[in-house]
Amino acid sequence: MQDKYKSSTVYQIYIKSFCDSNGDGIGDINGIRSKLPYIKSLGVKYIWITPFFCSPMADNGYDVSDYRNVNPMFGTMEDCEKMIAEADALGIGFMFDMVFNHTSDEHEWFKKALAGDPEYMDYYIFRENPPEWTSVFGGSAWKIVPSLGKSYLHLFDPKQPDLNWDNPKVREELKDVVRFWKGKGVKGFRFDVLNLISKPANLESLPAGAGASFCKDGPHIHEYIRELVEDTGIGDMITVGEMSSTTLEQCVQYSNPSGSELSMCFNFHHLKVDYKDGGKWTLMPPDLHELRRIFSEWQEGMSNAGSWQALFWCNHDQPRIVSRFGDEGQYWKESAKMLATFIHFMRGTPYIYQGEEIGMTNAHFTSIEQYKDVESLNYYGIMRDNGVSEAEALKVLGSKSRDNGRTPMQWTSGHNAGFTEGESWIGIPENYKSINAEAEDNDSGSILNYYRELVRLRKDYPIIAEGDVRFIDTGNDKVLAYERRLGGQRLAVLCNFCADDEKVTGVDIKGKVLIGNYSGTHKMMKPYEALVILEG
Ligand code: TEU
Ligand code: CA
Repeated sequence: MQDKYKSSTVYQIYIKSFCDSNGDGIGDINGIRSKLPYIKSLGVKYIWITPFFCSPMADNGYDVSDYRNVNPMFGTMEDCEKMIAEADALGIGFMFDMVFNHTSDEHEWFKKALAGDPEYMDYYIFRENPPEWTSVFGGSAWKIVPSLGKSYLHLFDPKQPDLNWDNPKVREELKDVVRFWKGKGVKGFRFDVLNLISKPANLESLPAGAGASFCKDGPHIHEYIRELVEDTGIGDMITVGEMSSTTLEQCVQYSNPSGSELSMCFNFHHLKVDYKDGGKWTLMPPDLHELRRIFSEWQEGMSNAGSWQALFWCNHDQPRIVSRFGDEGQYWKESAKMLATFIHFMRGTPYIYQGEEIGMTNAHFTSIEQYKDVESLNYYGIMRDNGVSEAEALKVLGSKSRDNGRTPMQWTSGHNAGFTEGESWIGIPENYKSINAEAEDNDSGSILNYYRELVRLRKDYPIIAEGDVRFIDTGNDKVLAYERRLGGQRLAVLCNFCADDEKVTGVDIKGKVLIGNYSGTHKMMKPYEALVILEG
């Protein structure tokens, strides 16, 4: 295992909403360049930037039509090279986002496939009698091409045809893409929905259902990942695979300590504890009991196996965590700090998603016209078709839409939150007047400065980076706690996930308070209190 990222934190940039440098309302590469000093001030070592390659933007860049070129909407190759070099000079490495499960339907490979070229049809998955699978974004996962008499598989949007990884030529093409960006000085990679790439054999004989559920952790998945890593020589770089509905056993292998696969994985089980009966488009308060169960299973299981985890609450696909498991009102600041504490002291590499570090909230859109995300628009239609009222459907989107995490970064209290001088491509929540980076930079008690402290502590205390982890009982379902141990040292992390005072019993620890959001004691936890105590 590569030690260099154990004590590091990663910052995630969703380029379209980060910073617009030219007034067209769309964030861009030069906007990122202008904010590198801000990112440096957080103390992070890596930046994961979401795709900015040529794309018709049906899924905001997760539909790539040319893997080796920059989408003119975001800048030029020269801008990109400068961005990499400038970050490098600050000691920050870029992780680029490789979308290898599918391409855009406007990729030249797919255009050739559609024209009936057998060589390129074999780059994708065409079937005459496909099973009745649904896509992640709603509707069928297959689209018929009448001129070919066959349908192609798209686990996501019809504009995102799935690649056929069983074809060695496809694997070679994708390795070349990795080598290309590695050659540009990129320090790591994030691989989009990587555990969906190996499709099951005898597809046509499979039953109806959710397409992705039949494709996860497929028959050749470990072989394909090992081949990709070995042949591109990225085994000693920081790599993270996004894993859809995976298992602990699989992730132990994906991030095994020999380094033959990846540095770490994203998994999403902890972000489904507010899905009623497993369904995303439902409303339910988080099940804290389940949250604790999942974290203890994964933290302890990965630790026992020596495998490594990516730690996160937020990304561009998730609603804002303070709105979701915290409190947007009276305890906004306390709950944002508590949630951050809970993640940042765990065993793994924490990821901070742009705006999370200032406590940005959900979008609070009030009409369907404000939504831009393909999945949100599809599911709004599906809900309405199923008789859900407009008000109820909007309420569900208000809580679950990916657009909640895609509103522009709130830089200042000025025009358009300092994001753009033009008209933003997506609405900006009114609360930017008080929730913004500039105001928090100058406030020592801010969420922003608390995050800076969390990043620093991980670098300063080996127990945070390397210690063992074990969940502990607090005698109270609302207070989640774990301890870390290294050598003779012990670190206890206690987090109150509710808005009341909560009593803690059975936790015996004496030592110094490393960080917290009140000056309390661990016997009685205040609303959304977080407390970290170091013993020894
Ligand atoms: O997301 C994959 C994924 O399965 C989810 O996070 C998904 O967006 C969510 O479950 C929908 O409810 C990745 C990217 O992060 C996402 O932005 C892309 O849309 C998707 O892959 C397709 O490339
Ligand atoms: Ca722009």
